[in-house]
This record gives sequence, C-alpha cells and structure tokens, in this order.
Amino acid sequence: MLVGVSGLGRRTFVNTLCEREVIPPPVAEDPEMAHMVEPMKFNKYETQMIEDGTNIFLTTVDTPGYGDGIDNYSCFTQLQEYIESQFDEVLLEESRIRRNSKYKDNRVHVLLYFLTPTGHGLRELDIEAIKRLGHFVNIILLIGRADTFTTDEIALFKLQVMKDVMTYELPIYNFGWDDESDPETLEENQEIQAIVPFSIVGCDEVVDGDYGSIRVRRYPWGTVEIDNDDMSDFGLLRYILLNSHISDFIDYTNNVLYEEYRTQKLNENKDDESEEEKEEDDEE
Ligand SMILES: Nc1nc2c(ncn2[C@@H]2O[C@H](COP(=O)(O)OP(=O)(O)OP(=O)(O)O)[C@@H](O)[C@H]2O)c(=O)[nH]1
Ligand SMILES: [Mg+2]
Repeated sequence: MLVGVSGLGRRTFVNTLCEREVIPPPVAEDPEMAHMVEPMKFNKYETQMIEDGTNIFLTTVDTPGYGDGIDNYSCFTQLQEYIESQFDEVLLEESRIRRNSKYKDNRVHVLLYFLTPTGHGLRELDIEAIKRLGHFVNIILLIGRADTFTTDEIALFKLQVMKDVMTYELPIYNFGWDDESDPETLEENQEIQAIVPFSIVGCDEVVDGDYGSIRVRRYPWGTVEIDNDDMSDFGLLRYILLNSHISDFIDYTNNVLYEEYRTQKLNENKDDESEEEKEEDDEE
C-alpha cells in the first residue's frame, strides 16, 4: 500500500519498481473542478513479475487524496478500517468449518509511507497516521522526491525523522526486530535499519550506458542514476521489497500483527458474551 500526500511520486515509484506501467498516468484535471477536494480513494492494481526466478504476484493499493483535506482524521480512519477489514476476512475464513481452498489473502503486508522532503522531520499528519496504523501493518518510511536534498541535507533529514520516531515511539517496521536470527542476518538487518527512511528518486527515462541501459532522472544540470546506491536508496529498497525481505513482511504480518489483532478481537467477543450472559442472569 502506498500512502503519502499528493505529488510525492507514488505512481512513478511503483512503475519504476515493477519496470512497467502498473499505475497509468492521471487524466488531465478539469480546471473548473480544481477547487473541489476529492475524498481519498483506494485504487488496486495487480501485476505479476519474475524476480530472481521467482514468480511474484504483487497487488498495489494506491491511496490518492490522502492528506489533501484540512481535517485528515477521516483518512486515518479509512486506512485503519481498510487494513482491519482484511484481517476480519481472514478471521472469518479461519472460523469456517469448510475452508475455501481458493481463498486469497488480501492483507496489506507493507505500507510504504512517503514523507514530504521538507527538511524538518515528521509532520503531525505523519505522526498521527503512523501511530494509528503501525500496529496493523508494517510501515516503511520513504522520502519522496529525495533529489531535492544535497548529500548533507539528506543525512540530516534522516536523522531528524528517526529522532521523531524515537521521541513519539512510533511503531514503524523494525528490520532488526528478530534478535534471535543468525548473527550475519541480524547484522545485515541492523545495517538496513540504519538507512531508514529510504531516500527515493523515481525514474524518468532509460538511457544507454557503457554497460547496458541505465534508469535515470535527467535534469538540465545532470542526471541521477536511480539504481546507483550512492545516489538514492531505491536499489536497496527494491531488493528488500521484492527479494530479501518479502517473506519476512508476510510472516510478520501473519504471526505478529494479525495474531495480536486476533487475540484482541476474540477477547472483545468473549467480554461481550459474558456481559450478555450476566445481563440474562440479572433478568432471571
Ligand atoms: N524531482 C522529482 N520528481 C519526481 C520524482 N518522482 C516523481 N516525480 C514527479 O512528480 C510528479 C508526480 O509524480 P507521481 O508519480 O504522479 O506522484 P503521485 O504521488 O502518484 O501523485 P498524485 O497521484 O498526484 O498524488 C511527476 O511530475 C513526476 O515526474 C522524484 O523522485 N523526483
Ligand atoms: Mg498518483
């Protein structure tokens, strides 16, 4: 799932990630309607690709309209309801006597949260959203349009963002959560954790380089190579999302986040039932 205020490059990111047009370009806006704020939408796109010999079925949920209003609480509620409703579906499916073998798991395994490149750390909107959603979904922070920063500025911005994450105890996905994993994996994950939030630059065109084609974003004064680790974290994030951590995200969602939700839901139901019983007893 992609969440972030308008124009941070969500569409460009997904299309660069999948190397094809998963999300089509927006239709031109009618100037007469420009003053109208449209409600947030959930747009689903499905795509299939082969990564390192593995077939990947990727569903992308884009949420245009997020954070566009003056009051954005309804966005948080809508997002939470969307994510919870997928959990509820699994809960319902689990309780069926005859399970549907064709059942498709629609849970959101990763929420990519795009931060605005302000240079000022997190905004209230970001903090509130992460607080509300972080217990239901793996949130990964990205910095959209990261090419607006200089090398020093991006380092400082990342530091500020992580300081805010600590101060407000925000439940973002922690790559180093499993300290029982083997030392090599743990070290690797801790290194990744030190890079969060990922700086992202979306591809604009593909040019021929000395060793094959290079994906770039071209400016009047030079070009950014999207997959060059010195220029952005896109290449690393792509590897994490589609290769190294794909099963970690799915497992963490199922074994930790969903399990917590399930326990809480079942307890609530039990409380409701015992209250009903009590009321019945009182009536008698
Ligand atoms: N400078 C810069 N511009 C970018 C980057 N990625 C995308 N853009 C540009 O930003 C504009 C918006 O990009 P989209 O990918 O449509 O962004 P979006 O988040 O889907 O936007 P909305 O759907 O309008 O909310 C386009 O003009 C892109 O070319 C980036 O990494 N750097
Ligand atoms: Mg878009």
